[in-house]
Amino acid sequence: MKLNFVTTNEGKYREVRGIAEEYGIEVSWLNYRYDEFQGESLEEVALKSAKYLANRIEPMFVIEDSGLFVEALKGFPGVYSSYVFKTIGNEGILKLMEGVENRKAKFVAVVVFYDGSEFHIFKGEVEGRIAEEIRGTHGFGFDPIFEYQGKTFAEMGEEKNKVSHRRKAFQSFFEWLTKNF
Ligand code: ITT
Ligand code: NA
Repeated sequence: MKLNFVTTNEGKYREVRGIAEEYGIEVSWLNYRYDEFQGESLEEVALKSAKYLANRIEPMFVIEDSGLFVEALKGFPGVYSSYVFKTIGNEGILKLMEGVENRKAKFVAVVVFYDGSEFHIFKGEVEGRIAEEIRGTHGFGFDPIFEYQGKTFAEMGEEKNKVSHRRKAFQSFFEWLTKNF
């Protein structure tokens, strides 16, 4: 089976391609740029994007919206993760966390699949902490500051793709997809 994944983020695409292979699903990368929608939750943002795309590209397709939620920052950057990464970046998050003892954080991924008539939503989360400094060279985005069981995602390399928010969200999606399509 072949599936179109709409994203501008090559890092997301690489990870999803790896997970999909395990299910015998071939993922095609559709690098289609559109304005990011605003919303109170990742689900709301992802659903708005999927509905917008449904009028513009051929079904079937899948998109994913994700974000980093830092407990001590009341969930920031959350739905603003993309913008925050492009502006203040990892250094900026570390600066906001200077002297902050509670370093708990989570990554969340929301997947929306459009089958031509309906939208299907899947979600995955992983808990970790904000590191004290940037560490590691693998991955993308906030990976160098997100620590999971002692290592940052950027230090974990391939291992990240076994435990991440993206893994969890796409695993439930692919399990559902192989049963239903
Ligand atoms: P698309 O919307 O085109 O898919 P994007 O990079 O703008 O790509 P999002 O809108 O979902 O993606 O924004 C999520 C932000 O969180 C973005 O800056 C990512 O780099 C970051 N992020 C998401 N998943 C991540 C992960 O697994 N590791 C590190 N950073 C991640
Ligand atoms: Na997005």
